[in-house]
Amino acid sequence: PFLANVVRHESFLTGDYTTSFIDAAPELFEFPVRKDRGTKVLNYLGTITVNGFPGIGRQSKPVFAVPRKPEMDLSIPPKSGTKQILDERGPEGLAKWVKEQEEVLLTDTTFRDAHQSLLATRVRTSDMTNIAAESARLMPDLFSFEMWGGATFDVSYRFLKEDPWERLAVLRKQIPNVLFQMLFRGANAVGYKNYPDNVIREFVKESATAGIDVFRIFDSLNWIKGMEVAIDAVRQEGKVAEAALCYTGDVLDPMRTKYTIAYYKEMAKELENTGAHILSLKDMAGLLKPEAAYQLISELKATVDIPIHLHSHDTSGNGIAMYTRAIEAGVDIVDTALGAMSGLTSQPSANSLYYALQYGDRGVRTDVKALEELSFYWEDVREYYAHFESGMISPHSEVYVHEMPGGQYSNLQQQAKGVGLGNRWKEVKEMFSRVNMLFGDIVKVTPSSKVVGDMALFMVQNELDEDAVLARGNSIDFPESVIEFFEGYIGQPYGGFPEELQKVVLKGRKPLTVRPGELLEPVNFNEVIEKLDEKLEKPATIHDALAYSLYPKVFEEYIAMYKDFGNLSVIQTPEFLYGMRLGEEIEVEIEVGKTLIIKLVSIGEPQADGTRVVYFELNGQPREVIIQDVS
Ligand code: 3PY
Ligand code: ZN
Repeated sequence: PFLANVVRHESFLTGDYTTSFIDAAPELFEFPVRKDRGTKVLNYLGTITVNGFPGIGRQSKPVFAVPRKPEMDLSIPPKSGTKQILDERGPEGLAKWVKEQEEVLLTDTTFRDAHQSLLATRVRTSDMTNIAAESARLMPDLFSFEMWGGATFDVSYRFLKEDPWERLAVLRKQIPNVLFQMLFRGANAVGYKNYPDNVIREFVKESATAGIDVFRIFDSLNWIKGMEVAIDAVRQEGKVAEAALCYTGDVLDPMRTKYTIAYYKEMAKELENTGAHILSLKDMAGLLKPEAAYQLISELKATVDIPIHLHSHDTSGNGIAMYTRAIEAGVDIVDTALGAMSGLTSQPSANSLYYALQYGDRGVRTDVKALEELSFYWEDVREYYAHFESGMISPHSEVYVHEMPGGQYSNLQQQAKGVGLGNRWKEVKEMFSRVNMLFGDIVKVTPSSKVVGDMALFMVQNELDEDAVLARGNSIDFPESVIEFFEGYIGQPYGGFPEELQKVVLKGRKPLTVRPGELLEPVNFNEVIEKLDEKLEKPATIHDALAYSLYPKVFEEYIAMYKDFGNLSVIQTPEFLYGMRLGEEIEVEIEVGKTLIIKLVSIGEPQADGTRVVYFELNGQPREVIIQDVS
């Protein structure tokens, strides 16, 4: 089976969603013959029980508490909310409504950025759908749920082996009253490189149809050209185009003269003119300090007529102080997470923000008791994913120096360990900020942040400093992402590329100065669907075709896993990550009304060929599966 192949593979690396290891190892796709659904589930459970889950390894399964859920009558429909306002009044009407609200509104990021930043994006759909109906009823006053986009799309297929479109569809049914928001990387969609324009348009169209209402669109270099196609596509769907200014540096630092308040004001005006319904100030690393927030938001409020939505990360520990000042300056919406999923590299806590502003001039529109109840659920669910925690246990004010985005910190740390630089992590962080300056002080967010990270690792590993890179660059093989960046394949940085370094990296090749999407051949989705029909056991959909167009290898690998193990999203997280204990009995609902009762009876001794027989009872009948022991 696939997992067995992965964990057995000699170059197995874990934890990093940007790893290309699986792409480079086709032998991982050699699988045994097809089986019925029950056997597929047993195969998966047997594999994980014997070999452990990639990135966790073989562990004795912890005893988890049943997550605490608020008790409520779910037959009473949820109160209508922002979703109905959008549906009735359109995006302009919604924007007007937002501006009229006196209290500050919240976006809850628990379903997306919070776990992307704290738990390597690993939270599975079943843990969301298990609390969705309650969330709809207990947080009807939210501006939106951010529940898709960024890394969640890729990681769903790559590591969780589940369909992100299904997550969207199921949550949409359970939460009919609040807007759904996604993070969209402009011309990079939800991937790491530029895609043809028709992929961007098709992705937006299908996401809008499937239930996304608000698209937060950014460009990883703040290059507005890289955002235009997406903004236009969202407007065409009648959905909300929320265009982002990515915040970097420090607008109040007299030594940092590149990204000033004037720079952001000009960009904000341009985005408004390009058709943004809402302006987002996207502080992806948590660099915006309280006083800077006050001044910047005040100036932006005076510059644009559209509402302003602030996104930040609490890495420094200053998140609530910063939001408080931004709210005084009139920001309309802020991003928060439920208490148990907040803080550190995640968003500031909604619960804490409520209390910080209680009895003041401008409060938060929310029911704090409801937030506390939902938070208990997440406190319990977070335990499942303990192995994916970053290890950061206290605020890191050094983020103001290295400027690494919330989601990148643990990833780059893993990457550093992977190339043997685990004990030189401090140097890597320092190098990250030096590379930023070498590159001309750029915006750092996926995918530009990955370029800076790759170069920092490369320089530390090869004992290079800035002078050596320039002097000896002609004989240096730079990382692929660095070459693509200087070729213009992720767009144009503000102020242009540093010319001397660009020449050294490109070694005579000519860089692009136009949008890569204009030059890339459009994808023929009908052809892709036909091709996938052959690979899948069921007719391929446009959703499959889009996923394949974004990441062909990852999607093929997902199909192979699906054939081998079936729909893994039906397995609950404790079993998905840890398998089963001897004698344990579990229920797996493979479809509505069809439940398998599975008991693990015993595990045989290893055979000469390295396999073990795993003995189960399936609905009371003895069943056995043969698993290759690679532990
Ligand atoms: C992403 O692109 O995934 C981000 O969260 C950027 O902040
Ligand atoms: Zn973020």
